[in-house]
Amino acid sequence: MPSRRLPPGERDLLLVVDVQEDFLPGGALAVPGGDAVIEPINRLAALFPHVVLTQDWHPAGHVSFASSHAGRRPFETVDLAYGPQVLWPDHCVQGSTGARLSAELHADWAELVMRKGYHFHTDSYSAFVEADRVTQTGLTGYLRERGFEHIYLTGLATDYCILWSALDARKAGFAVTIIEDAVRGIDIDGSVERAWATMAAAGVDRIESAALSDARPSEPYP
Ligand code: VGL
Ligand code: ZN
Repeated sequence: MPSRRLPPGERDLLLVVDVQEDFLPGGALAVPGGDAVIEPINRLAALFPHVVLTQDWHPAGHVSFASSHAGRRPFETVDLAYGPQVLWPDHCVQGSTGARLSAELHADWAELVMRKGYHFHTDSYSAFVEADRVTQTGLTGYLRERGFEHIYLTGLATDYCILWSALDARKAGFAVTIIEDAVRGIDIDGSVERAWATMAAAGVDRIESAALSDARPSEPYP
């Protein structure tokens, strides 16, 4: 048996971040070209034995909404107790249609939908640790208990939830690969380019989806 196997295998996880109506064209916080991630994600989801989704899930009046801060507008930054916070249009409000996962996403076999950003006073771009950088979402423990070692990251947005999730996943000791055609960014003042540089410096790899979907293992996994 060759010692090197092709992914995806039992220790590889496809993590699909925030593919929700509000981040797609026409949504409250639409990511430019955000819908382009869906085709590669669906193609990859069909290959991965294990898929986990995240869902941005804010209470109405959430601290990350510009509408919660008198005189502030979306995309401005304010200082909160835990540090700087970009203010957003109201988005992904719990139970709203905008918070729904895209109906175009075909990953019904996903094993977990990890909601995040539900604490009224704390945002959470990262799927692992909230914006106070202390509060754990529980995903690290879940993934460790399940025995996953390598996280393949897809979804929205490159410069916010993907970036913070990738960095925290590296800190937690996971190998991390971004599927570059399966992510798109919001891009505020060069934030996408900075995100790629920051992720590279943290040891995050990047590949095209075709590198996985065109390369199939010759034998089934044990
Ligand atoms: C996100 C801004 C606010 C994201 C979530 O999914 O990247 N960005 N909430
Ligand atoms: Zn949000």
